[in-house]
Amino acid sequence: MISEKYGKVIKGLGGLFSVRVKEESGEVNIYNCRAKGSLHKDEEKLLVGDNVVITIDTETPDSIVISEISERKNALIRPPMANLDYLFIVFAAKRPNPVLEVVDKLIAIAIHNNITPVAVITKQDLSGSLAEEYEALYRSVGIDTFVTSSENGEGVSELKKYINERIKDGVTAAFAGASGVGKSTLMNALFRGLQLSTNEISKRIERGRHTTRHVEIFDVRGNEGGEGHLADTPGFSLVDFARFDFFELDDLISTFPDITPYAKGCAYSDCSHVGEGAEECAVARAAKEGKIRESRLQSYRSIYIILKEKKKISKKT
Ligand SMILES: Nc1nc2c(ncn2[C@@H]2O[C@H](COP(=O)(O)OP(=O)(O)OP(=O)(O)O)[C@@H](O)[C@H]2O)c(=O)[nH]1
Ligand SMILES: [Mg+2]
Ligand SMILES: [Zn+2]
Repeated sequence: MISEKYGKVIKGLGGLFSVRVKEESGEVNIYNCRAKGSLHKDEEKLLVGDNVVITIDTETPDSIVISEISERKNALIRPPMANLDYLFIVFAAKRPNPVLEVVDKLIAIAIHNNITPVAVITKQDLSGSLAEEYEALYRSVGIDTFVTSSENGEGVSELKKYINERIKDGVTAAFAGASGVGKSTLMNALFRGLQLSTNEISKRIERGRHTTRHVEIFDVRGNEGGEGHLADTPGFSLVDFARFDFFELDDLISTFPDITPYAKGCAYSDCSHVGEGAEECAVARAAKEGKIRESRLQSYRSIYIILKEKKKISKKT
């Protein structure tokens, strides 16, 4: 007999996928399977977070295959996941120092893909003042922001409360950010019993590798509602960010909620708002008056240049 079940890909390694299935009894089972032959060409494209149909032949129970992929809400290259609802953008107060342009890129990508971005600052114990500075910066952008330390427990219960309230009933979320910022350590602090492996930064440089090597979704469960899905993901290095989830230049302005209102009020009809000294540009004026943070405008400008270059190239070809 052939039976079909509906589930979610929670891990994928070398063509072998783990699919989480909530059985009719309410019990959760994990099935390890490959993609069906006809899906083979898509095998590479199967992502953690994909909702799939698996087909089980009861005669040969070993041959469980993924036979269908449901339509996606969204899909990212970095982190490589599908159907995200929340993206926790994790960066350290220091060690490593954050690259705000990367943080801002991730925020823009999340917003563009209808994913709620959340800023999570780690290692508050290393510099409380820097942590506060970044907190104020991202609060001013209008993004939910948390300051945490897995070392002294600062902010961990607040973040856990937020996760319990939001990441439930099938909602999917991921921790993403540079390598070594403490994503796995924080997941362990939030959810006792997870025991993800973590590593000192000095050791990882010696060995030249990242600690978390694959995306994996874990069930999280608050006091009420059904399980939510939360993924730990491999940290990226800055070089990785060359391959990026670009979008169209015209969509850029709507991914910067702190700049959008001023752009709308700009007197120039087709202003790009990137001119340094343009007196009449409402964005430049707001920045001068301190209403837009300098680092944010810098990120906007630099993404603008990247997307404009891409547009030029695609027009040529
Ligand atoms: N002082 C301090 N160190 C921390 C904190 N959180 C994590 N660390 C340390 O930072 C290092 C990196 O932590 P990981 O959790 O492995 O970092 P990661 O973001 O998961 O890294 P990748 O898996 O490579 O992406 C470890 O040595 C942790 O002990 C913190 O809040 N304070
Ligand atoms: Mg990790
Ligand atoms: Zn302008």
